[in-house]
Amino acid sequence: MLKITYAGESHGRAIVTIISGIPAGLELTAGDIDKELWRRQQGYGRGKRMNIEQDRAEILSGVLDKKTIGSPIAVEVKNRDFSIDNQPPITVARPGHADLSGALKYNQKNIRSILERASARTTVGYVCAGAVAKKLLTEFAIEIFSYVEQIGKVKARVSPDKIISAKKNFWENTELRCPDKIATAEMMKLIDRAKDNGDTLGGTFRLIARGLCPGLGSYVRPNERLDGRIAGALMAIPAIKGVEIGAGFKSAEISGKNFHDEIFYSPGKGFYRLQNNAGGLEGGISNGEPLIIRAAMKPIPTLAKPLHSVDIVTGKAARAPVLRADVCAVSAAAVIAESVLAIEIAGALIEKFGGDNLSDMKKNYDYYRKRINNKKVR
Ligand code: EPS
Repeated sequence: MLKITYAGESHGRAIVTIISGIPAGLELTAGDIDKELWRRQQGYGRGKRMNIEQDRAEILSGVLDKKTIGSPIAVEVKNRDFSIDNQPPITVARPGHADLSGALKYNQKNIRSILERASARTTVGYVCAGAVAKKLLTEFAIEIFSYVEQIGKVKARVSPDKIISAKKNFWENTELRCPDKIATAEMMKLIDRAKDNGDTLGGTFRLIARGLCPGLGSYVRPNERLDGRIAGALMAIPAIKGVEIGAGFKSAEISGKNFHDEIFYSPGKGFYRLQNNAGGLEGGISNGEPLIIRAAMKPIPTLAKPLHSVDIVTGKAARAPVLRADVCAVSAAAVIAESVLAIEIAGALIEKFGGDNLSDMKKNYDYYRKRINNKKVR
């Protein structure tokens, strides 16, 4: 079973991630993780912390001769801004952040005790685990990618179908990781305007996973449903407020006749569909079509022009504290979401095909693919 433990505070010594359940025999270097950490740090609208940090992974355990050995993989990313011990206390809660509920729950007068852990900085850990999961998925030809679809009210004019069939990820190294150039320019202007107004912005992104075999996840027990696991994990990324699978909320508007993806069969192709409103998941199980997911991120709660709030110690009205923060981090959230999706798919893959060592896992996988591919159910 794939199990991940995350530790670390935003301005503590380091972010530490322990990933257990990865099969032995998987090639893995710190460079594989660094690549993904770098992607998380990009995006127009990020704050000044990203100029300080140059996130680098150090693999502390679980790897020998550049291959996993089946034992827990511990990864450390040092915080260059290690300053947790030298900060003045904060007693005014930011609306939209964990500040108030966290202070009440954990009986803390200094909100720093809350915001240090309830910081998007901790998503460094999600990306470390996600990079390892992605490495496993490439062994099974599963590919995950994402793009920014909307910032504020500016929408990219692209359809997921077009992106799925794109030969090259031409948007990867653009300012916002959005495939629409004209929309990107408008989005950047909007971010500039928000910055000038001391405001922040959210948006939406799409996640796509290609190459999944049918049969990951299960309808047998509710917590085995892959759709539920993916949606739950994505909702657990800080600032994510909505997740849709396939047609998502549009499903409510479409009649059954048009919504459901009719099944076809040919000896060459096996089972196939002509549309994908289900987003690659039926009955909580992958159906072999690409996974298509959309998520919405709220605007970041730390505002340069702060909102009305209350001092939790005195009870008096006060303006929320102005702290260093991003204006818009939707492109980073999409990278983090790729990681989270990779973790969930890798978990389901390990459950189905066994996770002691890669060679056994691949044999089990090949047998299964052979059984289901290009054959009618016997
Ligand atoms: C972040 C690090 C944080 C924030 C941001 C994301 O660093 P600092 O608080 O030192 O500026 O910039 O975190 C939040 C938006 C949040 O709500 O905590 C990072 O590494 O991504």
